[in-house]
Amino acid sequence: MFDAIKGFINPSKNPDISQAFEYQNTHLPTLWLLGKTGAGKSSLIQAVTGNSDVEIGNGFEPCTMTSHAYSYPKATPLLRFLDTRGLSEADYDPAEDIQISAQQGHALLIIAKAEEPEQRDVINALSKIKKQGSIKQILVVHTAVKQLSVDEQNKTVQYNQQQFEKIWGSEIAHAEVDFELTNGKAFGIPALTEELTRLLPIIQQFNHDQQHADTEGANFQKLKTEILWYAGAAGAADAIPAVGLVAVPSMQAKMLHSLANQYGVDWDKQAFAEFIGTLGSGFAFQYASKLGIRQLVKLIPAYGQTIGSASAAVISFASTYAIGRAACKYMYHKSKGEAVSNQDMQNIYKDALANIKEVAKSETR
Ligand SMILES: Nc1nc2c(ncn2[C@@H]2O[C@H](COP(=O)(O)OP(=O)(O)OP(=O)(O)O)[C@@H](O)[C@H]2O)c(=O)[nH]1
Ligand SMILES: [Mg+2]
Repeated sequence: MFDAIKGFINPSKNPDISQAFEYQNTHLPTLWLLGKTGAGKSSLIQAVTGNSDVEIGNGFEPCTMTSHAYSYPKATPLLRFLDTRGLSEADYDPAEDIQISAQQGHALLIIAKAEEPEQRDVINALSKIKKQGSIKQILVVHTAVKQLSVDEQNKTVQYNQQQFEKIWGSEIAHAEVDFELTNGKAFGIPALTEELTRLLPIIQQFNHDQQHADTEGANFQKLKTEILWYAGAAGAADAIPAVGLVAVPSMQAKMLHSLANQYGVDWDKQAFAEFIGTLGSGFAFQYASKLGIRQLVKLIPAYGQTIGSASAAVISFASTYAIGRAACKYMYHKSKGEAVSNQDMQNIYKDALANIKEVAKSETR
């Protein structure tokens, strides 16, 4: 038991967790972008990631024979974009791209410029993808809609939409956007984000609107993708036999070390115990119980009503995220020499758990 706690404080000796990170990196939820050259695929990636200072072209790596992949964020990836390059080749075979997308959460995005009715290559590819059968989630994104009059916009969007639906054999959700900034704003991004979130809930987490965050919240926002990455790895650990059992607390420990480092807070056994203490006696008791270290992720029962029934992977994902969120608050105040009330800590933990529930479920499918 004492060794277990030591292992939690000093995580470097657990060899299993690299497997889980590896698993996670090869099972990222994937947005597969299908569109003619110039349709707005790269522009869409910039809009979704809010990452305009990155020269998108540079982040791509060859993935299959006909596609390039872009993982985001680079260091702690949560999402992968697959950009199909070979679409205009007469013998384009989507088999490999389908396989890459279909092993995990995915959505196929058809990107079409409104003013471009000639969509033969896209339609050919779509027909092959439809036949193969394993791609289920699909969305049409009509781009550059504001370059046309309202009348033309409606007509051209409808025309393209019908071309795609005819091949697909059913109605397809769609979004209309214009990535060109008018008065500093692109058109249709919130609606696009909403559609994408319906397909892949993790997208919501890239919400760049920080207007309402206080300093503590803004600091957390900067670390959020890293926390989600650890949460994803913790969820992935449960998918690997013999890894999940021991790996999840090690990952949480590694995350806490990393966060403490970024807040400039010393992280030792005492700091850890104090942090766990703020989360309440139920939490501390279960952590220290004779049932062993695994109980750390089983702290959920204290807040069982928040998350409802859930798989081990969902619990690992959600609790790792919530611990990360709570730790940020704790460390923020710690670094300023301020105290945080246990009530505030428990509230933020519970809120984080509730907020991440849907993401945890979809990410661990
Ligand atoms: N006005 C307007 N221009 C757009 C829009 N989307 C893309 N563009 C422009 O169209 C050009 C191509 O956009 P990209 O996002 O690079 O297109 P892509 O699909 O990545 O093209 P490839 O990488 O060549 O396949 C750029 O000059 C963009 O600025 C849009 O919604 N509105
Ligand atoms: Mg591009």
